[in-house]
Amino acid sequence: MISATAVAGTNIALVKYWGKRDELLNLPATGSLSLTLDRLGTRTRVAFDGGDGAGDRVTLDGATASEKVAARVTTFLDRVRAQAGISARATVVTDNSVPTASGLASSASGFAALALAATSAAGLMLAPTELSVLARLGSGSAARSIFGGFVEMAPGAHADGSDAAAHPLDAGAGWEAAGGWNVRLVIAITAAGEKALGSTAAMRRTAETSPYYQAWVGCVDGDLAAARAAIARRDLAALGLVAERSAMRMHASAMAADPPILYWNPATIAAISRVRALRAEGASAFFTIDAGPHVKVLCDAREAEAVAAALAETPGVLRTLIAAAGPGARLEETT
Ligand code: 2P0
Repeated sequence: MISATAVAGTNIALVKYWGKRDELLNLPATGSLSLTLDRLGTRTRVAFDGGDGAGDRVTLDGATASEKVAARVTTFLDRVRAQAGISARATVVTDNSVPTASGLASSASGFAALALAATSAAGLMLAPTELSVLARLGSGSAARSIFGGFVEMAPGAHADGSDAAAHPLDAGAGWEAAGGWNVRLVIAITAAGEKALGSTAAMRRTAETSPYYQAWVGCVDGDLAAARAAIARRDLAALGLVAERSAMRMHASAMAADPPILYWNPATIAAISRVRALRAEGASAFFTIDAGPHVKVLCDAREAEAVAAALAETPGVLRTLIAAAGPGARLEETT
């Protein structure tokens, strides 16, 4: 019996993914671009040891996983089992290095770590691009966490999704190049607990009912080109402005859905205002917001402490975290 443990960092999109061209294969309608983080992530151990006798045994943060989470893990493991030609049920032990009940627990690092641990434990040796394709089937954003630093996700053109995978930008220099650039993401947590509406359902509703969805899709390629160019010339301000407008356009498309989707709370808006005020005072700080109320601020490493302090005293902000660029998914041990 082989077990494998993998670690993956979560990632924050600077050009957002919002909408699918195929929900069954989890194929994104557009590309996206993100930064993989060092601090927040997932460690997952998988052993195809028979599980609990009847099915897979899934433990999340020290407790038996909910039925919903366990079912999603089993569906994912079924693909790995089919690919490896094995049938054994598994024991999966997974821990998120995310503050409990912060509402930041991410499927991105979770499915990236699960993809690497499960394929290794099953004896499959997948190339990083193949791992990215597999992780995408678990969660669209997980495809990006296979790689470190700045990462771009390609929507792909094939019907089977074989070319819908992520790749690292700056591949020649390695993910450390993003670290060497010394950017940070300051995360302002503005609510406890889980978000009200999951991303998958919210994307579906936006695509089906928002009159702004096609306009959103039409903007992404231009934003991707601008973000790529900004990264290539190490232009934080240009990258930050792309990130802000991509996030606002994504949320605008969701707000125009029927019924409308609004992830923000008063502290979200207060934090946005604070970032704009910091910038007016000369700081290099730019916000982005995902499918929840938290605000993530891209900034220069030298300004991260000051940005975090300003956000911490913003009304409604519960706490702040500072993360740097991190590596892609990696194995810790195989026994
Ligand atoms: C992103 N988000 O690019 C976007 C921006 C949230 C807002 O990817 O349905 O959990 O599992 O593919 O990856 C969150 O959606 O969705 C996400 P599924 P996922 O980071």
